[in-house]
Amino acid sequence: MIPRETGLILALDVDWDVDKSAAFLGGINDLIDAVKIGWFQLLNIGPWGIRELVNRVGKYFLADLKLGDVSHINEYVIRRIHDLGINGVIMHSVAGRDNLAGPVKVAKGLGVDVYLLVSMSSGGELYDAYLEYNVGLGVELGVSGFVVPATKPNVIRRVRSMVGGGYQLLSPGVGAQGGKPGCAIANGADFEIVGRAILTSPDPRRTTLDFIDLIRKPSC
Ligand code: FNU
Repeated sequence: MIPRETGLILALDVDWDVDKSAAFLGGINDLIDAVKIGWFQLLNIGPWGIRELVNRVGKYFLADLKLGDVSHINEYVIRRIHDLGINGVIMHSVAGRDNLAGPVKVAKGLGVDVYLLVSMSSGGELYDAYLEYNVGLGVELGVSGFVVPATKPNVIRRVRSMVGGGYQLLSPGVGAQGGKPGCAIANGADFEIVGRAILTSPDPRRTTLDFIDLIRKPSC
């Protein structure tokens, strides 16, 4: 589970090197609960760069790979990201039970949290048509939580009402995609994920503090 203090997760979608990324994170490290990384880092600094970043920053790292392959490939990826020091991974629920069950078990054995994507901040109409099934599957498999879009507050409420309090709901789509800061949490999310609104700010620390202020008094 992601340790919760501020409720804010940074989506570090940048093509910076390790030094620049570590320096940026150093400026807001005390304000965020986790760093979400993904294809940007894999394709720019590579796995060893990610490992160095993880070691230097000392924060919860969530790999947003939206894993959705067959079981043995998913398991391999989870083992390798665990080797890099990553704490959690996002998986596509549409991969289905047979491709998720084994990897979730492997992740649990390694202490890697699995967050299941059950609705997308844009598009994802097939996801929304099968929301109940995918959430039920995640509960059955014992994932740590779900990714639910800040742009669809009704979906967040629905998922929260289905799963109760034992699961963490992570909500992307805040800021650049139109989700109002604090609104996802007001509707039942635990964390709001913010990328470009902070990354492109002329004063990232000030902007992060502004987001936290709004998250602390959640409303829509
Ligand atoms: P920002 N993200 C998303 N929508 O945006 N993981 C989803 O439905 C989803 C995600 C991620 O818009 C996206 O990959 F499941 O700049 C990006 O890293 O704030 C981040 O959330 C949003 O970035």
